[in-house]
Amino acid sequence: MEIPNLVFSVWVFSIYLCQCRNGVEGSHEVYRNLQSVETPQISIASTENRTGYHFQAPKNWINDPNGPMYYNGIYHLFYQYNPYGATWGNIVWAHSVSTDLINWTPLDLAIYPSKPFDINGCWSGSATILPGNKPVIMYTGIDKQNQQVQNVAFPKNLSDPHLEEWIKPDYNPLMAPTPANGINPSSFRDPTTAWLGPDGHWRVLVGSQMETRGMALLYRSKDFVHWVKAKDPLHSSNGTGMWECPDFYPVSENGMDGLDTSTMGKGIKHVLKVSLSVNKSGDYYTVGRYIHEKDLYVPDNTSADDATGLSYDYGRFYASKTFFDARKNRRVLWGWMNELDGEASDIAKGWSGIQSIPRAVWLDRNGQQLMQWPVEEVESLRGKQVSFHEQLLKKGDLLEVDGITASQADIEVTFHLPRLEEAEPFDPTWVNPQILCNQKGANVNGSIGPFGLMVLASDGLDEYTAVFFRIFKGQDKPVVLMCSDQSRSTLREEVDKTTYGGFVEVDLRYGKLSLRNLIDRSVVESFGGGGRTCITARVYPTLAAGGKAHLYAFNRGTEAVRISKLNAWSMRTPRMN
Ligand code: DQQ
Repeated sequence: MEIPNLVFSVWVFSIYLCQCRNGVEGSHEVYRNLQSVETPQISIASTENRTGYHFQAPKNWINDPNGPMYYNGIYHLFYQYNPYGATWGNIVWAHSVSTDLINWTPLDLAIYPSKPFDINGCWSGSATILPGNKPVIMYTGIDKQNQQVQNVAFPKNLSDPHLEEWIKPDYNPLMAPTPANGINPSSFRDPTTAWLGPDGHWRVLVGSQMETRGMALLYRSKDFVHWVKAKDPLHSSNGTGMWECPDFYPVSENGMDGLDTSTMGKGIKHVLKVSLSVNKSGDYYTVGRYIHEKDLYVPDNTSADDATGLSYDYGRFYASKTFFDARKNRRVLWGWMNELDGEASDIAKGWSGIQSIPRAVWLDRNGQQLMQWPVEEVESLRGKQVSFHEQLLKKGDLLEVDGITASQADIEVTFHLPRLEEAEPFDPTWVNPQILCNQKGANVNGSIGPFGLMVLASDGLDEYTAVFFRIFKGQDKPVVLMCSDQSRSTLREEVDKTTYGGFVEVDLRYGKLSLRNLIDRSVVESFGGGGRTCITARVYPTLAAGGKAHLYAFNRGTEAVRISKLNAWSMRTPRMN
């Protein structure tokens, strides 16, 4: 993974000359003095908080997933990477390949600063498969004036099954900020996968902002070389700030199958996702209609079009990107999960950042939100299993799920609920589920709930992360709150222990509510209501690390709930880079 020496020296020198990023902004803290601090020679793999089956690099900093694609039998994942340290900086595209989305082989760096149009960094972007089965990557380069511009790169050798080497044509950049187009050179980045319109022209979106209005700028091209900016953005929303890593794709109104990004027509809605870092950072999306004759996207008015709306994940999940997996006819989502234990700890451990378990995404039958579920391949890692059936959980009960590796596990549980008449009344002013989860944490007794799982728990419960539900009586239907409470997740003071929450739009007619948890040492990915609401937590247990972790089901509501079934598996470690 070596960048050629000469290129690297020129690049370091140019960064040295700049001293500051001259208005180039991303959503990461920049510790200029730390971004090339060498990783210490410790046994990284042995650190107890390092994940076992999530995607990560052998060492150093990683952030956004880039250009995921399925090509000729191989899955490719590129990602933002700092080859020289465990904090953000020196950003290049690292590259790994897989045949099953679970076992990954690292390759040489795919795209790194080497030309005037990307000499100060190779930032996020996407892959598109052009007619004739030719992949192309479009990415943001930070050019020699520190402006954000959009470039393409092509595989050097299409008969190399790994597509290891990428060539950047000299006609780059394809899109650049100019005084005429009025684009802010530090808010112009992260091109999407392109789609082909019925008129034979390609379209691509680039994230941007004008004052506080976030927007997805639209560009069109006949030949993927000459791109013209459309007069109007595909969509914009006031007060949302910079739209990072936009993603725009069709979803079927009739089932779980994914669609190629250029699919249009009847029975299809579209999803527009943007990553927002103002206020509560996260990946927010709307479901709506793409009016392709006008190249406009109109969100349905069933959810808010800002950071109070629907999110892929109400915990740590950012800069995500989907791709169409033609092998299994599904759309697959990847998201970056950052560390929360501080940059000093990142440097000490020598790594920072992981990617989520890839998730299949599809439109819920109600047409108003997405469903997400870990790709089925993750089940190939399941080892030893324990199960419970028809187990009553009365107020105060704590049921240990013993016999599996509780620090690296997959758990699926279905709860049977008591009569919903007993639920606490829901106050309609409770619009923010995160605040509600903060007020009504795992230790605040209720009537139906809190009940759920305590994961990565220590003997004596000095440390645990509680993922739970609480049910309220709403005006015309029950309200389901899902929380991930990290307040007791570690004894380490410096760790961010924010509690997360989301409402779950689930039909409780049959009195059932499900929860799935992927636990992996320092990450807990939770899927509530069959994948309607997802919450990811990063946690750093000390007493409950590794072999000392326990797993419990609990109920702290006055009403008993029944576990109809619970299956838990130890998870094996795949080949990970
Ligand atoms: N990360 C990249 C940018 C993007 C941001 C830089 C989002 O392209 O906007 O590493 O995390």
